[in-house]
Amino acid sequence: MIQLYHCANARSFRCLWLLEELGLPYELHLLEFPPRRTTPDYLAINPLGTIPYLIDGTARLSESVAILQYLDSVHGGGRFSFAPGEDAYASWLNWLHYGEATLTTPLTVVLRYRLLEPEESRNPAVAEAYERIFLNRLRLATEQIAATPFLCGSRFSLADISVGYAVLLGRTLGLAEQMGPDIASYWQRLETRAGFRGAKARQKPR
Ligand SMILES: N[C@@H](CCC(=O)N[C@@H](CS)C(=O)NCC(=O)O)C(=O)O
Repeated sequence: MIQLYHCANARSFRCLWLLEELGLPYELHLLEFPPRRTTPDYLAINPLGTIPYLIDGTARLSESVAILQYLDSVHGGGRFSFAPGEDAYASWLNWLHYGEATLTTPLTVVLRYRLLEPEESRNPAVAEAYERIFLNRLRLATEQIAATPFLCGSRFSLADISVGYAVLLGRTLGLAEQMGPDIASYWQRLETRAGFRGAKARQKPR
């Protein structure tokens, strides 16, 4: 059985969302954030102490976007991927990694310097600067999403899960209005999906 280590609404949400989209059986280990402090035993499973962490037989993965690619290719028949030779392949691959590397990275700096650091180490100027970097970088996705329902046309794909998570985090940080109306409509298309709702329901403590 696939095992996913997850903290509510952290990057591991991408993996949970895909597991629900694919309807795969899995065991969810819901941890309190940050696991390196709340669950010291977790370091024996993932020495990095980060989430997500996925175990599937002998496979061990700690990168959320790699987990998306792994699950969809190994267990999903590539349902949410584009293959080399398809027109959208290059842009799909780029959006997939843009969601984590270009969009989520600056948001984690905002999260840290606005909310996570102890009061005396917070830094509003750094948080604001990285918020602006995120909003500027989001323009590329905004232009695309104004033209097509999903990032690679009319077909929902892993790229939407990757970028959709950055939008989720941006909204959590209070940036919904600043992301603009095109991202707001895109968000509505994402959050009303059965897979997204299933993931939200599954991460609620029981
Ligand atoms: N690039 C990795 C980043 C993983 C990561 O840094 N996860 C954060 C949560 S979103 C984490 O575990 N932070 C806690 C820590 O570093 O102790 C991914 O996409 O999965």
